[in-house]
Amino acid sequence: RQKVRCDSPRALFLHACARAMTSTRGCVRGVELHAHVGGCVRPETLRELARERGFESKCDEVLERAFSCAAANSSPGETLKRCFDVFAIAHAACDTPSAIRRVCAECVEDFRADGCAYVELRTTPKDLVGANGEFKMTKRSYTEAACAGLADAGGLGDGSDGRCVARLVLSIDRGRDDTKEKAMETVQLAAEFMHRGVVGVDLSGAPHKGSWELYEDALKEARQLGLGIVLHCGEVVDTKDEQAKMIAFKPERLGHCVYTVRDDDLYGRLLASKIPVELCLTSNVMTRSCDSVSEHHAKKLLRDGAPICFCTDDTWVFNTTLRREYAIACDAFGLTMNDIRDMAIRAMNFALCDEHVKIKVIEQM
Ligand code: 6MZ
Repeated sequence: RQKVRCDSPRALFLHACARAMTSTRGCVRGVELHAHVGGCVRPETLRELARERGFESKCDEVLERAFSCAAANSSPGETLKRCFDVFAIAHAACDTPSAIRRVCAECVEDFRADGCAYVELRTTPKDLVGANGEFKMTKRSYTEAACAGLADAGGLGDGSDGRCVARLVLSIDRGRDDTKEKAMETVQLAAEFMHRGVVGVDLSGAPHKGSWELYEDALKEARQLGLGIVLHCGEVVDTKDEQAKMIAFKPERLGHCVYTVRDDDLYGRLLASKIPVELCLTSNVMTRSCDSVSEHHAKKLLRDGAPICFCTDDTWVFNTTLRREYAIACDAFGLTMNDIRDMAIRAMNFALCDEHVKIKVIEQM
């Protein structure tokens, strides 16, 4: 985190690139397809919510601890695991429907301010029980609040007014949703809230938890109900069997695919499937899934003409923005602003929203 924050010449250079990216002369409208609400909370909002709940000082401490283990050369898997401790802070701060509504609205505003034409946010509906055993929040009230947040930010338009369009994907969390029933409840809520901006279902969370078999039925049901499917795939080593099943399932998109690209057999299947891959450069480097951006698997995917899009994953946790990710990609892979614009337009074709919305947004872009 410190490395990303510091005022080194490289950090300043990236900042300048990112600024140029959306300057009036070189305007590139971004398309964000992989951003978790809980990882994109505004730091000042998080601090305010944490203060109200009496644990403000913990925010920085948890972030520092999570990423200091990367500096201490712990294994990549360990760094990724620590990352999930960081999300626990956001979950503790966003423990009411009104907090969820606020952070969802702010996420849309922030991506809009970052130059996005379209943002597909994802979040996990959660049941939360209060100290007296009563429900503080249910998956249903969570989903309602998230949809209301998108509406508050004016994100539910169809793109014809030129404003940033926002849609929601409901995540099944591999840690939290540990039964078939819990996964199915999320799918049913997603279907019920399609008229309020929900367009799909995601499988995410700590990748060493749960199993493909636990979620497959719920994901099949989601597809049956007309929802798009996006899956986190190949974030950790030794999950070859699961990754092969995910590719065979033919989701609308796959996220990360770090170890998928490293395995010749899986990589062949991925390329043949033509499934678009969401790539999160800073996230993968900070969680030590990749040693550096220049060694990121984006390079191989670009070389082979695979369908990809650059995304942020978690702007708060990894201290990044979509503009910044685009600037990093230009710097690391020799892409031009025109390449990025073309890629963003192509990414819009991978979005889960209705076709007429895609057309309107692409017109704007
Ligand atoms: C897998 C991730 C993730 O749902 O509370 N999440 N899952 N891999 C990642 N790579 C770093 N980054 C975030 O947002 C936070 C949740 O998103 C998932 C985790 O389940 C995390 O708890 P919501 O809005």
